[in-house]
Amino acid sequence: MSNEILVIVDMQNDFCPGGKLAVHGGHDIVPVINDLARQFRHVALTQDWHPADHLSFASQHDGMVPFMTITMPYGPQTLWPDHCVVGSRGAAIHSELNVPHAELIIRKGFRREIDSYSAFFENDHKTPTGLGGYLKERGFSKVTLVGLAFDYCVRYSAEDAKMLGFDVTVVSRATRAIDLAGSALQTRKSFEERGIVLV
Ligand code: VGL
Ligand code: ZN
Repeated sequence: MSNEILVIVDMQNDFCPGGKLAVHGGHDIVPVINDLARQFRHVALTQDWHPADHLSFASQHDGMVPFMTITMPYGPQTLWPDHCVVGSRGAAIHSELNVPHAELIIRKGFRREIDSYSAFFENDHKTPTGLGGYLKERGFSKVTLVGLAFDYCVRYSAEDAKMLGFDVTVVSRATRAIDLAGSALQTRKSFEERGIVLV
């Protein structure tokens, strides 16, 4: 339908097996997403896109290793292995993702000082990426989310979309979790509380 859009989150090499921040089974969902995308007239993609010295990288902090949490001016920040560096092969969209009709690719996380899990707002929950305005201006009211990772970028994108007033659905067979410290379960609970539909 013309008021619905599929948003495919961060289907990039670095989040797939062999990548720098591989999500278990991340590549298994590529054919699932390809099938689903054929059922949508409108599709947008997101792309995690970090400078090589991004402050979400553990390598930028003395004595820190990936998956530790630090406090940034905007709140807690999990530290990650270097990933999705601007222009790298790891940052490229998975080569088997087949969505030639995608109408937008929105990049996020390109400012060194701040990470952006959500496709709508950076991790300060204030700085917009522009996606919310784009979707509203195009007249979309229903957003379906798939991709990686369920408990990070898909989660925060879904929550922000709901907060912005969109009807939000996440398709569980077309997403996979990183699952740090129970984050996948927390994500399912949060969706239930907020009225985000998980199918
Ligand atoms: C993501 C951690 C860091 C994601 C991106 O796409 O879920 N997770 N950068
Ligand atoms: Zn990232």
